[in-house]
Amino acid sequence: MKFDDLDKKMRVYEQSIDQTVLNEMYLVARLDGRNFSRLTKEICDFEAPFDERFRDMMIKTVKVLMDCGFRVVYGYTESDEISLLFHKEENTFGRKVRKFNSILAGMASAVFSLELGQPVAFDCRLVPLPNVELVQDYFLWRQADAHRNALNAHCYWMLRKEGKSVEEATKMLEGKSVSYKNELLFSRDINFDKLPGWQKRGTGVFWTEVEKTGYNPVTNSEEKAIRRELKTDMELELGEKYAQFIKGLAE
Ligand SMILES: Nc1nc2c(ncn2[C@@H]2O[C@H](COP(=O)(O)OP(=O)(O)OP(=O)(O)O)[C@@H](O)[C@H]2O)c(=O)[nH]1
Ligand SMILES: [Mg+2]
Repeated sequence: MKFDDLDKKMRVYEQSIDQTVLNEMYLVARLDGRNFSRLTKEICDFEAPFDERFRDMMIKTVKVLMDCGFRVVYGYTESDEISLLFHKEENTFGRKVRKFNSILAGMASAVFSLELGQPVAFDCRLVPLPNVELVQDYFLWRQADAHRNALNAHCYWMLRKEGKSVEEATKMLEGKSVSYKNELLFSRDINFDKLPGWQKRGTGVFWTEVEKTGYNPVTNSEEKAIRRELKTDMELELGEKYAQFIKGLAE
């Protein structure tokens, strides 16, 4: 068979499960570390429930993802996950799902592995959202997840550090309400409300414009220029204020 004929015949199979995200959709990608429970508990010596070194590796990964060729307007991380909100008109790779998923997962895995010094993997999924209200809800949802995880993790690790086994600590928290868990921490002098914002709400990363003074060798003078820089927010707003902040970035 001639190459052209073979090429045409095989392309049909190669492209048979290709998908693209519709142009009118807002687009979010969520990446999640694979087997990070084992990594954080057994393989590495990370502090539990929260470790600033782990947090900073996640933030570094977010920053590289936001500047690796896609137009990402907002990055968010909590626990071992990352959410990226793309520019409304992002059209890189014709919005092909496989390109986004493979490149973002590959890049996140590479950056985090280099930071950690051993190989890890992230998965990636795309979440197309039809309107800005759902984009707001998406980020409120991940923030609520961070809050719930933080409360559970603080209770669990407090009990473990008191000498309870995995089973005992898990059982003691099973089916318990938010107020019970708050009280439990309070009874050991831990005020959940006073814990660092990044643990309860996650961390946001977004672009800002800053004025920089640089030397221009052609004119032999100092010149001011506007540069884009990534800013990290570890004290994110809550509720309606956070929703408005997301809206401002999405539109
Ligand atoms: N010690 C410690 N663990 C952390 C920290 N941040 C996240 N983790 C752990 O990372 C894990 C993330 O949870 P999951 O993504 O649900 O679990 P996973 O093992 O990665 O499972 P898959 O994502 O399905 O592969 C949890 O076990 C968290 O306790 C941290 O700062 N310190
Ligand atoms: Mg994970």
